[in-house]
Amino acid sequence: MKIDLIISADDIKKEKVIDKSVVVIDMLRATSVIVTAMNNGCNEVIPVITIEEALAIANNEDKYILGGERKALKIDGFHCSNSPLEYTPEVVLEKSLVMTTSNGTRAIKGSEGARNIIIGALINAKAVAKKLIKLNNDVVIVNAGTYGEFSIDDFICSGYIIDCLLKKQKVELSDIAKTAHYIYTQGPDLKFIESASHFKRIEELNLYDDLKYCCKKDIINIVPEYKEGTIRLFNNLSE
Ligand code: 3SL
Ligand code: MG
Repeated sequence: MKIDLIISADDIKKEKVIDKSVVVIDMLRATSVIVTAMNNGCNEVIPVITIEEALAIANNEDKYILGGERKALKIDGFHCSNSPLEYTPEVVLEKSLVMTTSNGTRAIKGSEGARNIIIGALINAKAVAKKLIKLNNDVVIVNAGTYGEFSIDDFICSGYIIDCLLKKQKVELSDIAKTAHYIYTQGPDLKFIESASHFKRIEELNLYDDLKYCCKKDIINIVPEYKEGTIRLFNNLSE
């Protein structure tokens, strides 16, 4: 199994992801939201690029909730911001979440053409590694990054997923995947994530609980998967 890594949504090249198992990571905070919402009983997540698309799908129907952000802030008229802590069972149970974010949903849509597109974050990292072993295909870890730039948080999260994989089986790492793993091993307590510019942006908004939550490892044991426009739990991972 080969593992490669792409550093931002703007750097995805079709030929790199085609037929691969892609893991999309936007640990701050889009993929942490998706994993949390699905774990709390949300039926499905529909990622879209624009606010207009999101509003058109939801069309004021009760079964939909609208979530996401622009510049890390709640979008006018939406039910939830991009804080994973808002996606409680009371809010998401049996609902469809229509979501648009600056980087995360772009990274998911940009990975179309891959054989599988799974949703990863620190909170479900071990489960993601298990799923990749089961899929037994070459892997590309797509970091959402921040506004087209490299983002330390997603890179370290990738390093941790690679670490989980290496503990289970032999894998062949590209230079960048090796570097993500190396950086992770230099501070497995995740301290270096605090240097990420996006971490600081969330801090400026006083969203400390979000940061604390998104930086927890392996608190959730599910792996949502994106297929044909929708993210669902196609089969539960726990086995
Ligand atoms: O870019 C994204 O997709 C978001 O996760 C960014 S934020 O953390 O909500 O600002
Ligand atoms: Mg991010």
